[in-house]
Amino acid sequence: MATHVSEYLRLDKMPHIWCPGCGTGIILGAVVRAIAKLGYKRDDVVVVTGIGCSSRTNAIIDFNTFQTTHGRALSFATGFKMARPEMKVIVITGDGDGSGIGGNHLIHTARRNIDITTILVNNGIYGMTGGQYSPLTPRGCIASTAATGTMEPCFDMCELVKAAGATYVARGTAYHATMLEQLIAKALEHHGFSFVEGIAQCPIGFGRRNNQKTPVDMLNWQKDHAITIAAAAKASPEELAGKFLIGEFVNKEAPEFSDVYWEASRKAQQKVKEAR
Ligand SMILES: Cc1ncc(C[n+]2csc(CCOP(=O)(O)OP(=O)(O)O)c2C)c(N)n1
Ligand code: SF4
Repeated sequence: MATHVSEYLRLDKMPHIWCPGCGTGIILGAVVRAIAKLGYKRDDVVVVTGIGCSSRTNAIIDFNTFQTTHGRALSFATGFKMARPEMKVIVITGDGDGSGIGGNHLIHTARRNIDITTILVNNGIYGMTGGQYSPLTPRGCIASTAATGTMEPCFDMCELVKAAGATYVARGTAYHATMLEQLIAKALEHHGFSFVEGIAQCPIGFGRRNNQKTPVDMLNWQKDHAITIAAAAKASPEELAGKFLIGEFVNKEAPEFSDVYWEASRKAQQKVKEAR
């Protein structure tokens, strides 16, 4: 087991590419601390990413890492999990990568309930390519492709993957980093498709266009607008207005896809042997 989180990072790849105050590093820190706490061996973990600032976590996290094509991390991850079911497979994806170009893959991976932990870094924008709006940009926000504000409602990703069949679903924020770490640890321990949305700040692509001038303003926004599921249960409609929920939404058991597949395969091979 690593004694310090830096043992899970490729320090020789520093400095990283992220802008000062970017929330991606905070989410990465929560992932790494959760893995360190669980004591996974470096060789037993696979981290798969797509393309985007958040997907660049793969450059500095020191496991078996694969940076794939935009939106396709879950397809590659599914292949790894099927070939090596004993490995701990993690996908780190952005809101554009995971809910836009990769949205179809996400709902079907959730439906299949394959044992992959997906961390979706939701900064509400396409950060890497200059701040275009994504399916998770809240309605009315300014983006480089929405000068007067987006006109579409955004997805609630936790509701979406829950409806698709995910068996562990949670949301945290960069501000609530310790809680996020705990949610990620539970997701990693879960046997089945687990999904954790981490609300993060992109001061460059989102904040400066949307009246959140500094990373601290953005973290304060997370603090002021997040409410735990337990607190929300006791809050009035007025207190809940404009708030989003954080915590664990789903934690249930269901048959896991690679178990089902390999068991069926074993039985089919047995039948062939008996027929000889
Ligand atoms: C097929 C394809 N389309 C578009 C792009 C360009 N592209 C690269 S990163 C990116 C946006 C990533 O946004 P997001 O997933 O939200 O991650 P962030 O950068 O905000 O962390 C886009 C559109 C690409 N690399 N490949
Ligand atoms: S553009 Fe946004 S998401 Fe990308 S590194 Fe900069 S602050 Fe982070």
